[in-house]
Amino acid sequence: MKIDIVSVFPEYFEVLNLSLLGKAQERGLLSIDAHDLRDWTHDVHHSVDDTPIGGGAGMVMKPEVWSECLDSLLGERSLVNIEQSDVKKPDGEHSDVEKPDAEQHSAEQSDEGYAASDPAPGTTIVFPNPSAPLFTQDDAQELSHQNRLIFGCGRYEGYDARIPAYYCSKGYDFREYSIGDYVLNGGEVAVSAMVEAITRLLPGFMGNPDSIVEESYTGKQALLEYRQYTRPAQWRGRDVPDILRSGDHAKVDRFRRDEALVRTANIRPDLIEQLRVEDLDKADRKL
Ligand code: 6GU
Repeated sequence: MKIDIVSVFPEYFEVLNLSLLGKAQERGLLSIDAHDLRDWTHDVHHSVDDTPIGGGAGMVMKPEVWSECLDSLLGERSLVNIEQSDVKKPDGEHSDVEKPDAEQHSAEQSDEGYAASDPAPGTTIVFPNPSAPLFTQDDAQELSHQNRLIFGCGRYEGYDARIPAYYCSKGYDFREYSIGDYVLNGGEVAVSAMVEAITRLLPGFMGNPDSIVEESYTGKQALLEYRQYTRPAQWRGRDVPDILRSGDHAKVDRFRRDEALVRTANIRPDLIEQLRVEDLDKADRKL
């Protein structure tokens, strides 16, 4: 997978070279390149924003700077194909190519402006936007199957609305996501979160692939996880629950499942509502 991130603060993404993500890059599982949006400006001030048409506070990111940037990144297609052929795909699942999904922006008449090269299959453009649909584990899962992701970080009061509309009209899979119901100063933190959520799902990323399956929000049932304990069995007057030390695996499984259900009902009742009756077992229904 090749990931490009564009921001006016590209240094922000140096953290992505640390830890598991850094190791995955060294192993050639993925590459992440952060770019400075100002590299695509032509004026002496390298300006990327302008006042909002219609009035209002703040500044809006200009469409021409973003289109120059995105067109040049999208033009690097041959390079992506070469890189992809180096990475072996351990399971057939990840070689699937998703069709562009222009749900958020319907196709519009084309304008006579410069068009980037034809939409590359397996490429998705993502712009964080606090006014967009929430980014979920399902989205992370879906995007982990792509071979190229281009993230564009907005700053200030956002970016010109014609940017997503244009790329969707050209057949690109252009998506906008929020990462939660709170306001950040810019898209950088949101992109870091999305990149981490997506890349850890790549085959071979995790040392132990089982650790992905059991976690919250994955698998067919999205429950919060049960609580975990380690040694010592007694600590500051608090005991680890006896069942967990009983060695009876069926009882341990039931205990953990009950706890996951109760915690989810208390903390995230919205997730309980999404459960399907057929996902519950007999013992669940007694709760
Ligand atoms: Cl994607 N951007 C910003 N600026 N704030 C946010 C967000 C995104 N998601 C939640 N808050």
